[in-house]
Amino acid sequence: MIRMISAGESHGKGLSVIIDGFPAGLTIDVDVINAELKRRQLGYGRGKRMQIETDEVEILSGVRNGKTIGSPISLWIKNRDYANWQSRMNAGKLDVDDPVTAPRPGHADLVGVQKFALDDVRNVLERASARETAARVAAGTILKLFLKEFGIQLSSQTIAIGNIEVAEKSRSAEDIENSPLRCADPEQEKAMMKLIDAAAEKGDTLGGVSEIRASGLCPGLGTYTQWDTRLDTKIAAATMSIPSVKGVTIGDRNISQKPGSAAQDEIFYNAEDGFTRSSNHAGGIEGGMTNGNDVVVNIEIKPLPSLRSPLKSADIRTGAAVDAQKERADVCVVPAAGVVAEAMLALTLANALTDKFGSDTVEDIQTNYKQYMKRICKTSS
Ligand code: EPS
Repeated sequence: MIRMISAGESHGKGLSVIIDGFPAGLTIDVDVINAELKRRQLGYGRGKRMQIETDEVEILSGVRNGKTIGSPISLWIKNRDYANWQSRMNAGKLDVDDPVTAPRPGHADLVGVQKFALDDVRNVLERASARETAARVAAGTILKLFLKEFGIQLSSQTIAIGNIEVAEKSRSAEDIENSPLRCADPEQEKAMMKLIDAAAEKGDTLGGVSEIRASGLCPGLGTYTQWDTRLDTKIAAATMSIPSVKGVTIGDRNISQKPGSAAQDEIFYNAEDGFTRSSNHAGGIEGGMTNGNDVVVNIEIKPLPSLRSPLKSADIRTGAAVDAQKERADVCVVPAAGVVAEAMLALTLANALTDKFGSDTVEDIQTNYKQYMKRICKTSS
């Protein structure tokens, strides 16, 4: 099993992440990881922090002479902002003692201090911060590079910001990538940006929806045989783990409103392409397995709970009515959440692939993969 585990606080020294159980023999290009880190930092509605951080990864272990060697891979991303927080965030005795005592509604703040018997909300918010998702994207890039060896590509795009939805997807993949909100509809994007400006003016935040897509998959990843081995179970868990994600759908978002006859993907066969479908309502998953179509996941992202115009709260030490802690914050992170979800989907798919085809070396996995593809290209008659 490929596992990913991270450590690090938002204003601490930096973030580290370990990928364990990763196959040997994959070429790793650090520039590709840094480009993905950059993608996560972009998007209209990001806050000032993104002007301080230019995330760059350092590979500490598990890669030698440009290739993975089967050992745990560890990565390090420095927090540039630590320079401004050293006196409050270092591991020794702190020079500055200014505890945060006003928990923000909707964040981990209050329950975190109750759970761990803490008297400073900063001990919670530093780790609960979405800064941690930079570590996931760095690790996720290595998983994406692995999937690419099998022709599997991942992408994401913004589908909605607040109550404004994409109406017409007219941009090319490249233009989506280069647009301010990574959105396929230039007209609706303008309206979305206006909405973000209005929220920023009021000290408020906005959520939205991002679509994540994986193409080039073979049929048969995951299995229907147990609840916890279904691929949709795993995709939902992995993407739901992203801070602020409150809902996950696979396939059509409005499928519950359709009659059964319009919600399935009819099956055809021709000698050249084998089995095909004329639609993809299922989002590439049937019975908890990939069916060979694009896997399409939509994530619903709630508006961020760090507000410049604070909500009502109660002091954790005295119970007195106070305004919630004001943290410098982003107004909208929907495009960034899409990049993070690509990383989480990549981890899930890389695990499904190695579960089926082995996990020691890229070459062995490829041999098993080719053999399987040869078999399923034949009809069962
Ligand atoms: C975050 C608040 C902001 C974000 C941060 C997540 O940080 P700060 O309070 O330091 O300005 O910018 O996100 C990142 C640093 C990042 O890399 O995504 C929060 O409250 O979760």
